Amino acid sequence: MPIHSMRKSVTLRKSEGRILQARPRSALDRTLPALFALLTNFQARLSAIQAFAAIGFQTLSVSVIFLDLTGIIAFDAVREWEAGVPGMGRNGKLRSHGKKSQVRLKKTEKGLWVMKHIAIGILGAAAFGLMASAASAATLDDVKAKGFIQCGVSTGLAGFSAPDDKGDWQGIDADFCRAVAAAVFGDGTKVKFTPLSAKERFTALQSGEVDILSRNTTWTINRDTALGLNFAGVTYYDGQGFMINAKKLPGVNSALQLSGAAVCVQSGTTTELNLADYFKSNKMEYNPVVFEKLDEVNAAYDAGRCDVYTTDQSGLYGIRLTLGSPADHVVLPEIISKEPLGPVVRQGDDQWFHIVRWTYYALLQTEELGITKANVDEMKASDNPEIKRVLGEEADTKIGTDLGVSNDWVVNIVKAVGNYGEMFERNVGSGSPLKIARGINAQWTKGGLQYAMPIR
Ligand SMILES: N[C@@H](CCC(=O)N[C@@H](CS)C(=O)NCC(=O)O)C(=O)O
Repeated sequence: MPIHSMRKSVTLRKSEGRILQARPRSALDRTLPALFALLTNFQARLSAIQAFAAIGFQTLSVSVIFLDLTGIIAFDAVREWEAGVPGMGRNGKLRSHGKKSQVRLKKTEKGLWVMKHIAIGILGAAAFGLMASAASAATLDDVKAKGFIQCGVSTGLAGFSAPDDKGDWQGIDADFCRAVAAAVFGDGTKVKFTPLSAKERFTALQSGEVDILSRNTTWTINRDTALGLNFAGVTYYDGQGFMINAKKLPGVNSALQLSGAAVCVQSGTTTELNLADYFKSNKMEYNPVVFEKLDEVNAAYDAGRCDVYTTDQSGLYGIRLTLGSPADHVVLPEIISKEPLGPVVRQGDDQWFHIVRWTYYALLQTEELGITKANVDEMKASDNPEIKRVLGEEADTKIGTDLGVSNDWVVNIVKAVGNYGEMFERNVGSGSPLKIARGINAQWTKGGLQYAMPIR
């Protein structure tokens, strides 16, 4: 039975989806993200130009040496021509002199004129490229100079990043930024948080407003390539789900019964795209009710303006807690997509990328080795060579300094936020109101997908 014939108190105008759609995108809204993506890609291209310039210089010097060696012409000829060589116009066009030998010489001069201008172009591009890469490759220096990490988070998603009563950001994503701060500064408190909607998040990272985006963000090819970003790992393996008000829709226990439903969804997300795919592939109709701000989606759903709420399943558990009567809402069993969520940085700064990536592995590796917030100091004296190495206790170690941080960076991370398992349980697992099971986020040794690359 299609959902519109089961709906009880939900009365929807057919056009409601359109009425509730986020305000029409202004020309600026449309152009800004593209512009930043363009700039980031431009940067990558500049590196290519630099490489090209290097090759160009080699080719140029080889050609000049060759020209000198064969005695056809010396480089001085260019300067002569600049001063006004007889027989050649300023625009580089040869004047006719009727003497073959002279014409041959002028042709070489013209070649050198072209070569010189190519050299100038290459030099300019190389200098510009060098400047651009110097500007982009300095996140660690920037962060050290300002004394904190600017961390992009959500505007408030329980378990992931949400301010508590005192305004302190809590959640697995907020803690991840604290872990990076601990690695860099030896102090997990050296973080400032920037709340970002789904639509704002990538522009904020691309423009340098934040140093890292740690905000329930799904790793996709488009974000890795067209948006010029780098995902450093998967801190939470998720999938998209659906939530309904069971009191209003009794008898609905599968997403396949949702044909004709009004579906609340946030714009600028993979959620919006997967939703369209799912309904299309199952030949079902739906009415998207789209908002830009999380508060607006939550309010619309809570007020009964949509039949269904869709987002990452972990997000549904968090959002359910904020509704008027959470117990009335059920999360349906279907998972319609893969949503690997993780921290993201800009392309073009390998050192910063490695610091973020290896912070993630350090969180995982310490859990695997049984190193916790409570025992990390005594673990330093362990006989286990791997534990000693990871904690920077090996003789003559460079385990941290090679990364650009201190050798006790892993100790600092664990002291600040605990290991990955502790971070998970405290924020989204058994120690949190969400009570999410580890599931596929368990360690690979326990049948899960979390697997640290070797710290050695
Ligand atoms: N993981 C998906 C969805 C992420 C997302 O933004 N979900 C919404 C709905 S739960 C959210 O977290 N909003 C929080 C906010 O805008 O502050 C993505 O990366 O596109």
